[in-house]
Amino acid sequence: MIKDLSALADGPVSVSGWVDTVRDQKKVQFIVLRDESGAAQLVNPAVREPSVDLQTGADDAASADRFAITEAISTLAHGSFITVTGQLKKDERVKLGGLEIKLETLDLVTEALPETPIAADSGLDKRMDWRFLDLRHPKQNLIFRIQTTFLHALRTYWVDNDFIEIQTPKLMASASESRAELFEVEYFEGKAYLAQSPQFYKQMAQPAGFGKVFEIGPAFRADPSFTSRHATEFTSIDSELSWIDDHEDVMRLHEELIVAGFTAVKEKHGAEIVELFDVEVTVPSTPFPRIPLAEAKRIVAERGYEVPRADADLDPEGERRIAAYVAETFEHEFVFLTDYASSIRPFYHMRHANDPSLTNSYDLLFNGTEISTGAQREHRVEVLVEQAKEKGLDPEELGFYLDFFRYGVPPHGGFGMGLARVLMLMLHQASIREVTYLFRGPTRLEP
Ligand code: AMO
Repeated sequence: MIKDLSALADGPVSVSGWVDTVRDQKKVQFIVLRDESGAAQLVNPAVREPSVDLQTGADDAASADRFAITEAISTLAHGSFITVTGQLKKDERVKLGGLEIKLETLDLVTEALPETPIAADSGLDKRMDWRFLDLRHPKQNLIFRIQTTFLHALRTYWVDNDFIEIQTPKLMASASESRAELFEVEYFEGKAYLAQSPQFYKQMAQPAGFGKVFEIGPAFRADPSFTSRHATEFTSIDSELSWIDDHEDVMRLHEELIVAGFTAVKEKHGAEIVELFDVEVTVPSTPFPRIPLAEAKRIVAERGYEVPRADADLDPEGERRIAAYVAETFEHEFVFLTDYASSIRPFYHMRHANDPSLTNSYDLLFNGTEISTGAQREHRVEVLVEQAKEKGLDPEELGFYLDFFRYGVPPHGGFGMGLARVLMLMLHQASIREVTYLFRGPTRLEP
């Protein structure tokens, strides 16, 4: 890889990558060669005509080779993959990490078409059309290295703390979140639905005696909106644990995971993130601020913004206002909004013992956008059935789920968190499309 060249002494090297730019000057040609690890400058003293030995009339072999390389470079298209050999000379004056190679051979492995379909100023939609080319950009590459580090840190935390990894099915017979956002698929003689969340199955692990589980997997929502934070398919980070007292235990787990992920990202990529995104990643302090939703609404109202529907969640503007308050008051980018009204929470959320209009639940906001929902679950089956009916759900349809609670189950809770939202907000990006390998939305099923 190109980055390994920095550790080598000056001398002969061989390296492969794609052609980023070519500067074809009369006497000298420069290529910026890139791979996923970095870039180097290739130099070729141009020979525009092969010189001939005047006595024998034969081509001078060296000059003929140089002539052939010169010709090849003159027609080399941006994006072509090449393998070269040459003499490495580290020179601090050269940009791109001071790596310069004087070319000896050039092998054109695969040629790119002369016109590249996207340019630096192409719009997001066009870039999405040509995502594989868009991803060659060092910024894009860094996003996915950050994602790898973040998920690895979460996984390490879970494994170190005796959580079990599960893979739950993505084909289901019923909805787990809302009927409105459900993808229906033909399933032999009948129909199936794409899982909106691993909710029911991560809960199943509790009566199964697993104690603590996690899953990183796809979730599907037939959400027709075109906002910057919604996809029809997204990666959901889920965890669930037994023997909690209430949602406070879930929030503690949640913030420890965030700290583990952000610490790893900052340690490994902090400098590159500043360089390429001009963003300083902050590892949040714990505990994160916690504000009951009703109080959050009061706070934003006092600051001149009335959330349009009194019985609803904060709207995006309300979220921004509460984030501003949290930043000023606690110097924090995260806030847990807690104790949501049961009227706006799913049937499976545990309600307050002394006030069933409220739930033991929370949303986690990061820089003013929801990244996560978590809750203690109702584990008493008779209460669960009543709550389902109250929400207009048919207990018959939920039969398999309700059975989980009929043979002994510990108190439990957990959360689901959208991976792309975390990355978007961490890197100050305008849309989850920027940080999703291949985005899926109402009008995008390709590439
Ligand atoms: P919820 O529906 O709030 O909760 O989803 C949890 C988190 O998943 C992400 N998310 C999305 N990301 C991109 N596009 C979407 N359409 C989308 N929908 C949701 C968000 C959101 O905060 N079962 C519960 C979680 C739980 O209680 O454990 C659930 O799915 O980041």
